[in-house]
Amino acid sequence: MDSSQLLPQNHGSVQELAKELKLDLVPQRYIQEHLEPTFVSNHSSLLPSIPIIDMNDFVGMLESDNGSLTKLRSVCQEWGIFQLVNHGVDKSLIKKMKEEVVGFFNLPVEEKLRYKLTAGEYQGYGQTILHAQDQKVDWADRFYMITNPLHRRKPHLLPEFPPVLRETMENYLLELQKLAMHLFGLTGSAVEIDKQEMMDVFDDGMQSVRMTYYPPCPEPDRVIGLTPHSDAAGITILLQVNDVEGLQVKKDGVWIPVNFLPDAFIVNVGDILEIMSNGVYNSIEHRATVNATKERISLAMFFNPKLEADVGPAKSLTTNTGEPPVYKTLIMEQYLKDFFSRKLNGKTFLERMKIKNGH
Ligand SMILES: O=C(O)CCC(=O)C(=O)O
Repeated sequence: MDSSQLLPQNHGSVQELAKELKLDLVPQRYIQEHLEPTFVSNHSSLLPSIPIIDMNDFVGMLESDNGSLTKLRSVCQEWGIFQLVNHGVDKSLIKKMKEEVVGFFNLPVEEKLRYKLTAGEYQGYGQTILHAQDQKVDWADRFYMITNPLHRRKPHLLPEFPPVLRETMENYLLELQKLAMHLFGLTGSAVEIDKQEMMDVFDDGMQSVRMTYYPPCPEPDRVIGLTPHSDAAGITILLQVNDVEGLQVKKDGVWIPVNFLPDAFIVNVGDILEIMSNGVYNSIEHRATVNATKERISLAMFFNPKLEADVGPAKSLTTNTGEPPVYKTLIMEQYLKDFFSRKLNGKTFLERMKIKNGH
């Protein structure tokens, strides 16, 4: 049987397709013709590992003793991603959150389809939105939704979740919000952005969540779980839900696998924090590969400025350092509109925001 005939029965869910597929060929719409090899060589132990930031290093930190901030600055500058340990989020809450996310993807497909993405929407359960018949599709099912501000929540998504998943996610969101605000304070201070400016921009900001399910794939080297991109966010806090690796980051032109430390979060700088730092920080390019035999699940939380805030080089930074802004300034709400209506005209957000030749 031509494997593309499987598509109508699986409601567009890659998870369902993968169950039916067994050893059949992967449909062409998932096959990436020009994929940079996803394979990690036997010499991967020679590759650098992503740095570790220990939250305990900032406890009781004195203004005069800024060694930990200097380290944070150089990690965000050189890498734009780190493993965060001793982050203080309750282990039992994280365990529960992981179980609930696994439980969500194990629901019968009909249940998950209650949250299905509809045409023209970007929030809900389903695949990358198709804009062209021949568009390649990532080997993953996703669930993306805005969780803050509360009035931007879609009533048929989080409010309609199974009660335990909803409650666990609400608790998890609250904990991660606190952590994110702490991280914004620290990453801001490390580049001389006043703490108050970071709070004004990010407190009660726009927040969103993405749960992703990457099914096993019989041709893992010919598909991609998540297309290479940098995050449009301020910061992203990522939880690997089921201990299967797949995240890779591009550093100095080389894809480097991320080996998650137990109990750590992966934190990455997004485009907005790169812009606020006036280009000091690096919004790192990353992608997710898939596994031949194992499913992989992740949970990403994206923390952004409030909708009415200016997104641009932080004013206190340009004043404190005397550096001219290298990025333009835009209101967050406008940026979101452009981003989701795809008005970036083929450019990345960073390319669009860059000031060329001082203009
Ligand atoms: O699944 C992962 O490890 C990466 C997820 C991610 O980067 C995203 O959802 O934007």
